[in-house]
Amino acid sequence: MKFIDLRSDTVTKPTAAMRRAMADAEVGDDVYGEDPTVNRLQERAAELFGKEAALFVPSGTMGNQICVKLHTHPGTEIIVEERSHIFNYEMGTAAAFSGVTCRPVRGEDGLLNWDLIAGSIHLSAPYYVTPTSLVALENSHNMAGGTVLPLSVMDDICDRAHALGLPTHLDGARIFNAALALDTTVAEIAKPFDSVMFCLSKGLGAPVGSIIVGTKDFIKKAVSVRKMLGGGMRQVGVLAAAGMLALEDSPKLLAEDHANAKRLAEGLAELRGVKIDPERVQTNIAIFDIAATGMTTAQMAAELKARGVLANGINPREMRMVTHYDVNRDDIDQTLLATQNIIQG
Ligand code: TLP
Repeated sequence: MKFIDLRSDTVTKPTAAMRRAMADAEVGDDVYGEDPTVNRLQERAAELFGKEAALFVPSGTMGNQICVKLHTHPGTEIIVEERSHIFNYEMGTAAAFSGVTCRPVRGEDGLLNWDLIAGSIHLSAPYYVTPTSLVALENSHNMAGGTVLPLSVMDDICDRAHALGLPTHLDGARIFNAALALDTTVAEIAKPFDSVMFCLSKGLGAPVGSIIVGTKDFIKKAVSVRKMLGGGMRQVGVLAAAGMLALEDSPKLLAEDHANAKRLAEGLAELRGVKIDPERVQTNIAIFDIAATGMTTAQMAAELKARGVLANGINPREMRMVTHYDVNRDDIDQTLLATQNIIQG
């Protein structure tokens, strides 16, 4: 059975062009900085993001955690959104590796602003309060439904954090989706942040890899932290070659994923017992509440699977469906039909 796989945009398979580029990649030992394909990818990423330097890392999680480590010191805390990836899905690595705790702040639809953050920031007084060492945002916000923080809000948060001497990091795993939704460039989004992590392996379709960008000095230190985590890779140009195509070619394809997610949300909104506001679906992620159908998300996922559709619950009430280039309009229509059949019996 061929499944329509909406569990995540991480499930995309490398394109034929990526596989060819991987086979032909010129490689060297990247721990010596001698892999020409990796070096080209990093230079191009830095240029596209308007930053001094970039570093190829094996995963988004490692990229985020390298940045957390470099911006903070043990015994401090970082401001994150309550549903953020750093807080919920990185296995407590901020605590285990960097010795910091997370201060979760709830944003409406995952969207933070300075007023929401301000009360949670602690500087040095009184001395017994855990001091803040970093503000980390996520754009687009995965578990809030792919929502997008406007440029003005990111600029404001970063300016005010910087004025207090706090660095800022962006988990931009899906920054190209955010840029499309905001009708801007990734460089504009990245501008106010001290570091940005973005993923090649999600909607952009590369099989493996993420990149962090920042100043030359920051990236130089990041190379050492990556090595501490076992992320020093050798002839990794075979992966960077696919990453290069992801970076150059894939962003143009994202509009279709956004249109498909919108269509999916519109169809879901019409089903009895399903709660979703299609207006809030801005990128490639649709999160919908099925509690009123009387089903749990585990039941819904099992029923969908029996009908050839893969999707996960993110909690007992809410399902997540993520569009990507291996899913087309027909797949969306079939998914809607399957969901309708499950609910309406
Ligand atoms: N997200 C995955 C799961 O881990 C939830 C997914 O299926 O969406 N930041 C954000 C915003 C992410 O969504 C993810 C992965 C990461 C970081 C981590 O990337 P990887 O999986 O490469 O470590």
